Amino acid sequence: MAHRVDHEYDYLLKMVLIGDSGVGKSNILSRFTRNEFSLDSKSTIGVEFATRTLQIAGKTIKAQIWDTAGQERYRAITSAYYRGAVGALLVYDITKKQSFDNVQRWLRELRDHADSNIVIMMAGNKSDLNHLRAVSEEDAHMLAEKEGLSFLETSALEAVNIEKAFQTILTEIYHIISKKALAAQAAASVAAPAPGTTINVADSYGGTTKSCCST
Ligand SMILES: Nc1nc2c(ncn2[C@@H]2O[C@H](COP(=O)(O)OP(=O)(O)O)[C@@H](O)[C@H]2O)c(=O)[nH]1
Ligand SMILES: [Mg+2]
Repeated sequence: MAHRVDHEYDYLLKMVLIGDSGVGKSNILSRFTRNEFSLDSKSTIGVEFATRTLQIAGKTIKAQIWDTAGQERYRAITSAYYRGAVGALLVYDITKKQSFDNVQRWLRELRDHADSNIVIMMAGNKSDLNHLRAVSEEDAHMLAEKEGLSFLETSALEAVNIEKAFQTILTEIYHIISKKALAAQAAASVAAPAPGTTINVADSYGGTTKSCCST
């Protein structure tokens, strides 16, 4: 079987997971990157980020997805966490109204710390617990529309819409990047970013930067 070495990718995209403690961020990440789920609620330890490489529009995209180490409980996420991120998955728990009410607070946090062009998807997680639902899908849709976010209900437990959530954000980011690269080419006849380059959507000229990844 042919296989690619890990560093062979066209784009490395940093994404962050945010949302209240206990909404399922770490399990969404482990479901997406390792197809694993854990029932115990021990708070996240260790990993700063996990990666998964996937194909989008014929390009090899390496998604580097950062998870908090539980510091969201103390509202103490540092700006290093957001630095260089081109996408965010903002998670709430459909059985916890408070976690949905806090979406606004997380959006403010993104506005204050992340790049203004960051692509945001809101995920209402734990859709398998429909009998305990405290947030209607309709209310969530309304908020998403008002704030200009994509929205999906997900279940890390049942592996529902996890793949789709990341695919949607990464595709949206990829389209922004490729449009900027085209515009830059047209305007300055410069080449598109070289394969393997870390991309920052904030770049007004769509060029390359070495942001990303170190804390
Ligand atoms: N029923 C259900 N439980 C979930 C789901 N995702 C996470 N959990 C549980 O919710 C708790 C908190 O999950 P965790 O991933 O640690 O949340 P985090 O604090 O946001 O990282 C754990 O007990 C998980 O097993 C889900 O989709 N459905
Ligand atoms: Mg966690």
